[in-house]
Amino acid sequence: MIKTLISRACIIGTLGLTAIHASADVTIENPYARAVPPGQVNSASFMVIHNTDSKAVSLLSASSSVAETVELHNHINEDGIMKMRQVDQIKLPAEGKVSLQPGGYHVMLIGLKQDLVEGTEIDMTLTFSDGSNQQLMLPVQKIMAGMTEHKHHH
Ligand SMILES: [Cu+2]
Repeated sequence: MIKTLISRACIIGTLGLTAIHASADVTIENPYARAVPPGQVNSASFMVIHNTDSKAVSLLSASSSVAETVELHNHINEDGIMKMRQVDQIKLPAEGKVSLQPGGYHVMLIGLKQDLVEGTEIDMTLTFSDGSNQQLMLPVQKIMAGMTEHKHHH
């Protein structure tokens, strides 16, 4: 009797896991968006993306209701000057993680439709190369001065 109950529980557990595997095995840790003074038109958001799958996957795009345009960016050091560049994708190695952080990869929010006020949250949808999407909410946080410099070079 007890054995039967355990095996049934296992079957249900396995089915549950199978359903989760239908989408990318990607989890988002510590997402946040940078608070900006009223009137500022651009901001950026950051997070740690974990890929627990045995296959590599890429973050291809992002969108949010608070910005006209959302782009994936990286910072590169060019002749000692940190410059921001749009990237086609952010590769997530198999069973690895990528940190989006000030001075590196970030999700750029361009043409803000509302002020990003500390303590509020914004929505975001991430789209991955396997066709899966992930929706998340990002708390808006102040980021230390000195790490906020964010210049566009085209
Ligand atoms: Cu940027």
